[in-house]
Amino acid sequence: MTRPPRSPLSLTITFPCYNEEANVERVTRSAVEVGRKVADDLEVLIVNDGSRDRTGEIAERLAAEFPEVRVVHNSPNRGYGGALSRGFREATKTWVFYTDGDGQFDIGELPRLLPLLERYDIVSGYRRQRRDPWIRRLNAWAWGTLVRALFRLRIRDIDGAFKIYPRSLFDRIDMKSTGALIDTEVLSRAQRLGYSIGQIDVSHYPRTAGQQTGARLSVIFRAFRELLALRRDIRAGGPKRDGDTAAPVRASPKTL
Ligand SMILES: Nc1nc2c(ncn2[C@@H]2O[C@H](COP(=O)(O)OP(=O)(O)OP(=O)(O)O)[C@@H](O)[C@H]2O)c(=O)[nH]1
Ligand SMILES: [Mg+2]
Repeated sequence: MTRPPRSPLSLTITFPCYNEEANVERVTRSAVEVGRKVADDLEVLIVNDGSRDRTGEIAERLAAEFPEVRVVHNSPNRGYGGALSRGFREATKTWVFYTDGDGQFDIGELPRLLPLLERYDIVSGYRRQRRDPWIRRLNAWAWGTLVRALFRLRIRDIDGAFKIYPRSLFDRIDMKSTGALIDTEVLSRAQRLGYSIGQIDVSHYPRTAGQQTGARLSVIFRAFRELLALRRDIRAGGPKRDGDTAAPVRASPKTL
């Protein structure tokens, strides 16, 4: 299949922030700096997920400083999946890159993903070495094994927050997960529609500021509940949107 050239690039960089007052500025500045280098048409979209600290205020200040930066606020907090899917739906550019708002990934590695868009519809970064406490890594391994088996996903790091999607995908799929299952939901629905997924290793860093919340019991229970619901949904044929065809809609050479 002939792939379109990589330039010019129309790109939204989005990240969810829940009580990330200590991280949102650093991540936004990095997104603007890297985004300006790689994209001709750039949007940086901060999703403030009902933070109770100064995240929203800092994000608004950054939106006033940079013309590319936009902020949307979920009120109240909707959870990781609710925040991520809001960013996906609100993105206005042709490609959507997302990462975490806590700075555990280096947006400087985004350019390494772009060449893979010539061969794949989606590019997914996997953490070379996950820099989280061992219990988190053990949980993640067990969870990943279960999810990969249930949804037949051949993805090394389903929840690695460093992926590029075509924006048009989000008009074609439902996103119901409000919790950690959102990555599995998007990838499995995309795979079902025939999107190909390229993978590349990326770095991961320990959280240096802000509160760790990813291992809360409530987060884990919600993920299991949503896992069963998604499994039922996909088994039942899942909601495909009208006009869907088996193949993804390709980006036009002008807009990639
Ligand atoms: N946990 C959590 N994160 C949210 C929520 N809404 C948005 N986020 C953001 O989602 C990103 C990922 O959440 P993290 O808590 O960093 O999850 P994680 O990296 O798996 O785990 P830790 O960093 O170890 O807590 C961060 O940028 C959060 O600010 C939410 O309701 N809960
Ligand atoms: Mg984190």
